[in-house]
Amino acid sequence: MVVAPIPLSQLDSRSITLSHMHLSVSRHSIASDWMDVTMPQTRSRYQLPPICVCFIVVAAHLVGAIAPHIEAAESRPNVLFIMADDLNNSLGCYGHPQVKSPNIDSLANRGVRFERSYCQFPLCGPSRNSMLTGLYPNSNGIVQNGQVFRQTIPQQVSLPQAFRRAGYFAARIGKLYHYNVPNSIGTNGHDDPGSWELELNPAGCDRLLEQPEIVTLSPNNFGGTLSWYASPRGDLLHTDGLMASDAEWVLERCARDKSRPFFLAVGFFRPHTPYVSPAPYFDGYPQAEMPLVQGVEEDVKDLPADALGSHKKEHEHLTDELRQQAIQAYFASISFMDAQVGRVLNKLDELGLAENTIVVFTSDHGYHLGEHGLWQKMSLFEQSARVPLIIAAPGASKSGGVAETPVGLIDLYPTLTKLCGIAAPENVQGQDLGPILSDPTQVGRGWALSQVTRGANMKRTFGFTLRTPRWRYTEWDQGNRGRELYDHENDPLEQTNLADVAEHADRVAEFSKTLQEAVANTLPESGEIPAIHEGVWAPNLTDP
Ligand SMILES: [Ca+2]
Ligand SMILES: [Ca+2]
Repeated sequence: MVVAPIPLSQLDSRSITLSHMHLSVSRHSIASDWMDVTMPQTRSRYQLPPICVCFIVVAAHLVGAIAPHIEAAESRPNVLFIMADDLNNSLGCYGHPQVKSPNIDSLANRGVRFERSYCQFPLCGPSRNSMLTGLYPNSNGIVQNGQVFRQTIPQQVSLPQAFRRAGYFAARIGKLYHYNVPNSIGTNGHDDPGSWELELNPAGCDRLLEQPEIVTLSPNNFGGTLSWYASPRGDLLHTDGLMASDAEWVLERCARDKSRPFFLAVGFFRPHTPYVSPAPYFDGYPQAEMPLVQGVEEDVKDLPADALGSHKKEHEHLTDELRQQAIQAYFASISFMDAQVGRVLNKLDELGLAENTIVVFTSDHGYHLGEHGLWQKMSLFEQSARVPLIIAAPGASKSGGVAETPVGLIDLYPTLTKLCGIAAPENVQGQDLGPILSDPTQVGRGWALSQVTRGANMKRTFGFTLRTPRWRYTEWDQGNRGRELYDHENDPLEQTNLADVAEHADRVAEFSKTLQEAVANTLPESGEIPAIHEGVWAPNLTDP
């Protein structure tokens, strides 16, 4: 169905308010005195594209039309969905000995911390599309960046869209779907407009001013390579700082008008490269004390080539000094992001919204800092597949609870909809974590599945990995390109591949069967991974 733009004369007051809210994007960028620098190209990003105005207006109109039929807001909880980008489990509450993350730690004390949570694909776009559609990448067809599920399964109702359709006010600040970081900061990135009623895309000094100062392993490349900078500018001028300010601003308005519950998604950009954060955050991490991985040469001897397929040539030029600089900057970015999370959570408390708001904190995938000689993402090792996950659901989660059972980001869709009494599409593939939230000893599904690609186009193959409480079992191209088995009870760093050890042969055979059954269940009814239809990228604003 083609949705025509609504004439300005027919806009209701809600639409006007939303248009005004969108202008807040330029409020940050133009009013600040440090923006006196002439940057015509970047500044033009703040002109809201006409098509975007159309989406907002149509969205507001449709939500306005259904709003009178929904129950009163007070009876349903709000959702504050906070994400970090490329954050592994280097957090105080996950036992990291050096990283300071007091705000995320304090959220963990209020809710349940999932000790073994895994992304379904260790790359921004596929992971986020999976989480937000409630489908494994094999069912939504998104296995690379720069694509959105509207190009494959346009009728799927996204997680925030399900909330919108139930009458919630759904807003996005920053990165929820994929963005090309840092170049797309300040734009909608590869967003799905049908998911939100309001989108705010601030861009700070890290994006607009400081790129020439950034140290990078690959000239003029800041996002896909290791890059860092200790900024002399304060929190409030950085993109993530502006995002926290925007979140405070939205929450203030939500607190004033409680006629509808809200689903506010805040997607911070740090600690994604470039690791830019205010200089004082670097001080907490003396360079010489940054941990260096040892014994890589010996470790990689028992690995199939695909296990190391994410290795980049440029990382071979890293010296220990550069490694420690990169890790220092990564940790500083985490503490900076944590401080912004704290601002948002404090505002929620201050406004009296915390008691009726479910708070989720997670990341789209983990991150290597030299383990097995790898950096960044796209591996199926623990550091790349594992993500932090904290859910604080007032009245529904055990405060300070720790769940040991493996879970996945795929589980967030059915969990959040169930907690809020909203219908989820029948095809969502995750489990409801509700029982684990109230009793963290519950086992649930008991395993998590992640996948990644190797090669491209006709030569593309998949690797799949299954994580149980004790074991990780991985198959590359159904075992044709190698297998790995790790015993986390004795080998938490996945140093010893047991897949070819005779005494584990029965275990490997059993895991292989379980893995292949699990993989078969990730496919849609057709049995085929949905194909990309170029150009199909329209919001689903009406009932299918
Ligand atoms: Ca990411
Ligand atoms: Ca090894």
